[in-house]
Amino acid sequence: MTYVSFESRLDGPVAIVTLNRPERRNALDEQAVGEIEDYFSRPPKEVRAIVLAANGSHFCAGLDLKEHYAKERSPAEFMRVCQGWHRAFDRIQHGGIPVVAALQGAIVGGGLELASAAHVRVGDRSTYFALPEGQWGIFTGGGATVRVARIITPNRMIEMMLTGRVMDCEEGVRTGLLNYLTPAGAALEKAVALAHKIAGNAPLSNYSIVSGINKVWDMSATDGLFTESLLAALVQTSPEVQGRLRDFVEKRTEKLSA
Ligand code: 1HE
Repeated sequence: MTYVSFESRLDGPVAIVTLNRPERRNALDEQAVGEIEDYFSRPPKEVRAIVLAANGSHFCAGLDLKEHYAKERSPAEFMRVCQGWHRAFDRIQHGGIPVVAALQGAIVGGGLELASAAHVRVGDRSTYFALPEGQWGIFTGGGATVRVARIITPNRMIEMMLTGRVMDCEEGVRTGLLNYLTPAGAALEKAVALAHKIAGNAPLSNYSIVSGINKVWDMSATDGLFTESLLAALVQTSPEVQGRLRDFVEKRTEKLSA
């Protein structure tokens, strides 16, 4: 399928998906969300990690407010729109392939909902975050009440939404929205390097890490521990493990160091 909302290319085992509507600050219209769902449901077979980036000086300005204004949607229509966003971003979070977001500029409203579906977020110094829905009389609908609240805590999300204030990149690091902070213009390079490192892990380990941990978070402790043991039983006994552990036993691996 040919996509109009983003470009995609392969860099070995890493796919780089780049939002490409900078003239609208990469705001997400219905077509963009549908294309994201389609791509992340069926990434190329050889892909082991994905970088999600954006052209222009802003990663994503959230819901396409012009489309929303023009369409004058009914409650039922907008509920379907939200469920489309949930499906698309669930494909990112639970598709089994690690996704590293490379961020710059505005990560606002639905842009933050998109970024929070990624597993690792790298931002440069221009990066900032906001949930300005209140000023438009609207509410988050793309998963923020679950994904953003889990990262920054519900209390911080409530305060950001009530005041509409901007959270800068330093606070983004402190609150967990950014895993890495780079100099201006360097987020993509760092994200691609991380994605290549991640792509070297065993695929089944990565699948369990990106999907299992968030799924267990939804469960009771008893169910979570049982699920963890099932996942570990599957992953720990996969054929790849013997080869990787032989390297350790025969002292061919690099030691961890701080
Ligand atoms: C847009 C959008 C958009 C820009 N939908 N067209 N999101 C917001 O509240 C963000 C609203 N946007 C902004 O605050 C600013 O545009 C930015 C800070 C992101 C960027 O500022 P700047 O000065 O670089 O660009 P600009 O001049 O404001 O915008 C450039 C163009 O992009 C302009 O169109 P033009 O035809 O006049 O050139 C803008 O109208 C257009 N544009 N943002 C549509 N969001 C599932 S629910 C999710 C809830 C939400 O996401 S609420 C939306 C939150």
